[in-house]
Amino acid sequence: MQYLRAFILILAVAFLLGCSDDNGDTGTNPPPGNGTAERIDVSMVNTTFSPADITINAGDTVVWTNNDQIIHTTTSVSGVESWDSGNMSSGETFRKVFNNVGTTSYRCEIHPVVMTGTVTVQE
Ligand SMILES: [Cu+2]
Repeated sequence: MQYLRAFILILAVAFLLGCSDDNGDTGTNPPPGNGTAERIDVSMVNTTFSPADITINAGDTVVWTNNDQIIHTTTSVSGVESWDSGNMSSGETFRKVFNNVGTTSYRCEIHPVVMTGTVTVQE
C-alpha cells in the first residue's frame, strides 16, 4: 500500500510538471491571425516544386524540403513576400512564415525555367 501511494504521488507530480512545462513554453512566437497557423510542406522533387502552387492562410509556415539529389533553391521572384533560401543540398529544409496577403511567384535559381511556383496568402 505504501508503494502504491508513492507511485500515485510520483505520477501526480509528473503530471503537474508536465502541465507547467506546456504552459511555460514560449519557444515559438505565435503568428498573427486566428491562432490556427499550419505548416505546409512543399517537396523539391524531380526538379519541380510539389505542389507548385499553394494557397495558405496568413501566419502559416511553408517548409520546403529538397528531396532530390541535386542542389535547389527557393527564391522569390515577384510579389508581396521576399525570400531566398540560398543553395539547399539534398535533405535540407527551408522554412518561412507568410504574413502578407497576396501572391508571390518564386523559382529555383538553378533551374529557373522548369522549377517555378507560387504562394498565395489569404486572410
Ligand atoms: Cu533547382
